[in-house]
Amino acid sequence: FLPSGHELGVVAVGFSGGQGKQGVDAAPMALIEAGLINQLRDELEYNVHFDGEVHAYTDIMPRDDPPYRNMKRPLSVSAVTKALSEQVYEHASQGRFVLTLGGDHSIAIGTVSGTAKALRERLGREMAVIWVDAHADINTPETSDSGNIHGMPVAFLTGLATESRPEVFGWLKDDQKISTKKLVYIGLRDIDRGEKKILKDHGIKAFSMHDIDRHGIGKVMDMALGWIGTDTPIHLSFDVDGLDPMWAPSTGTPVRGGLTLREGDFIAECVHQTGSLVALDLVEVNPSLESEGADQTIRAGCSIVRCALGDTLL
Ligand code: 4U7
Ligand code: MN
Ligand code: MN
Ligand code: MN
Repeated sequence: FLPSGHELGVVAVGFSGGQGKQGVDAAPMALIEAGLINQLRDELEYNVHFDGEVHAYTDIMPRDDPPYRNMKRPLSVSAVTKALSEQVYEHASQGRFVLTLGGDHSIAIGTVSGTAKALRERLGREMAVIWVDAHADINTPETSDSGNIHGMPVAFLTGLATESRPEVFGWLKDDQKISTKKLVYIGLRDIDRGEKKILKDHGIKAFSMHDIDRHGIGKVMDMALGWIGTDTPIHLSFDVDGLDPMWAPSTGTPVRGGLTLREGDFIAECVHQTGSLVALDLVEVNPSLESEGADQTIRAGCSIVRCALGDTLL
């Protein structure tokens, strides 16, 4: 049920409206200028389908976008993720692996909904999501302190947060959502109180940095992939702040005590080796923050993408 051969769809999303800091919209261009897409084409021999554009979606973003249910810029984030969902769906339904370069993590509302729907249709299978992040991003509008939607995508994708207004994520239908049982976190270390309760109440599988310290990343990956099981398509959503700020300082919400560069690459390598990976998001790279560290953050991001797409050390 794999994406056929080496067909790769790339979507570049220059969107920052899921949080308050400018600059995360410049990440796709920085990653591309660092040679990422050329490497995937020339070294990993993918047949790349890319429209050559960093989408900013300015034409569909409303001028006036006041908070609603505690969410900041709800109309913009909803409109952008809906458009993105259709782009990702288009690639995935043609059997392509889908790589999305963000952008802040709110864009996962678009990417995961797009692949979940396409994979359901193509294979009749429910998709799993591996969420690598310092944060759980599972706040509902009501549990969120910040009101930033990049801290809420998992709540919308699992149906824990719902909204009937189509212009505020009401467009998300059941066939675009995922089960809380098919969600696995890796790298968590900064979870809000309300999120902890959600994780507990729904029995969501989560491997925190404590688990990685205790068992090592090898065992944690065995457990994470064992939970998902074989023959289940996997969408990997990788927030670069899952890495320790030592390796990825240029990101909006850095948290110390994170994954090493090698642990990040190892996660991506292991998920690739399952043969079940259908999509990858790389999000929250912000080259304008800690700009002395922008280069290493971009290099770390490129490395994770290459590993997830099959680059090997030997
Ligand atoms: B990211 C936070 F309060 N939980 O909801 C929130 F700590 O995509 C952070 O993982 C969210 O970078 C971080 O605002 C979102 C906060
Ligand atoms: Mn994060
Ligand atoms: Mn995140
Ligand atoms: Mn391979």
